[in-house]
Amino acid sequence: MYRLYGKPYTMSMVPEGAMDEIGVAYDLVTLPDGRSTDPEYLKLRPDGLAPTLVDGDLVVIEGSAIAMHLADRHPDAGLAPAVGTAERARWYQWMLYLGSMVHPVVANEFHADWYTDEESGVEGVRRRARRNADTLWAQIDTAVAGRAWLCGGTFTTADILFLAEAYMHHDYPAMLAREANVATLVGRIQARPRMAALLERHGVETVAPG
Ligand SMILES: N[C@@H](CCC(=O)N[C@@H](CS)C(=O)NCC(=O)O)C(=O)O
Repeated sequence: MYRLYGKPYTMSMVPEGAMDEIGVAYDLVTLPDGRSTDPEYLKLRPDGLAPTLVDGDLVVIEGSAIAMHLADRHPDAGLAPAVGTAERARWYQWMLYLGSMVHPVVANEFHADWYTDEESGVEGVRRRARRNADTLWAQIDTAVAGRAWLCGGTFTTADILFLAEAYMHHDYPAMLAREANVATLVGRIQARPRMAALLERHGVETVAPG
């Protein structure tokens, strides 16, 4: 059985959501807050962050990478578009863009003290991260106009990641009120019963669909 090391309201929502949509059982180990210092966990993920998947002898870190691996391991679930298609290219794009461009801004905001040596600098890092997040979501809003799902005609792991990142925005009610296309897509994704259950389990108070 898969084992996922995660914690509530973090990137671990993405692999959890993928396994929930696939319908596969998994062991969920909840990590304590902050970077783990447990030597056993650090053997799996040396930076001490969540999430980490143990799949037999294989250990995979990074929320996006884990979800992509799970989609490949369970092709019948259809969570990854067919190789070589435009939808597949968009899947690569969004899985990487949301993980490497959008999520770091969430971390800059949430863990602002990790990004400056000066106590006096923390508030400035946080303020700038908030502005950067708002700029990114305004750009994303234009990109997702008219999309049934993020990559095209089918629901994929990119939609799960999109949902998680939207709800990790520092002020998602205001962001979703401003960005109508993002709100429409978020509403469609969270209407899926397993996505609604995931958000509830992670204590996310959802905003009504736009
Ligand atoms: N890009 C990394 C991000 C990892 C990361 O920043 N994890 C955060 C939660 S999203 C964490 O473990 N933070 C410690 C904490 O907040 O307790 C991934 O997707 O795995």
